[in-house]
Amino acid sequence: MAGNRTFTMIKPDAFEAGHSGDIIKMIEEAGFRIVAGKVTQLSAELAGKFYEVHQERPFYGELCEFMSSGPIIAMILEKDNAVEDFRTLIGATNPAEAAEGTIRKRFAKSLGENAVHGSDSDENATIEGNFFFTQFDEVGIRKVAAN
Ligand code: DAT
Ligand code: MG
Repeated sequence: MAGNRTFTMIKPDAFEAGHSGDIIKMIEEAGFRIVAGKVTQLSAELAGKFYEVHQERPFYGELCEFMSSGPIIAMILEKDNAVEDFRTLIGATNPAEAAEGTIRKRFAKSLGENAVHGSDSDENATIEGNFFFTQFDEVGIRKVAAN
């Protein structure tokens, strides 16, 4: 069964350009609810750890440098079928190939500086969410709904 959470970052290019508000608006209008979020900045070392699956790729150094170059907004998002639906909302990795109406089509500058991150599996959504947040940072969604 598909999970109901994913993890995202508004990357330094989009944050710096002042697109965070528009991106969050697109995320909310697509039916995602933000259950944890913060503005932070990764060190190169932490960016390297987050993206360690890519460490053998030629762009790894550039990626870590970029991801630690400025503030980001990290968020855990909730929605049915969250991982897949969020990947659809953000569009292809390369904005030149991203579909119309996607976040990357609208805001990404290039393949390397592509505005947003989205987890690629339920397992990675959990790992990535836990990289940035503890349970104390997350909205108690059921409790709020019950009140
Ligand atoms: P995605 O972010 O769509 O999941 P990915 O996991 O394959 O893409 O790569 C992680 C990030 O690395 C991606 O958002 C941008 C950067 N990247 C990927 N391929 C690249 C390439 N060929 N050249 C430069 N940067 C690249
Ligand atoms: Mg990826």
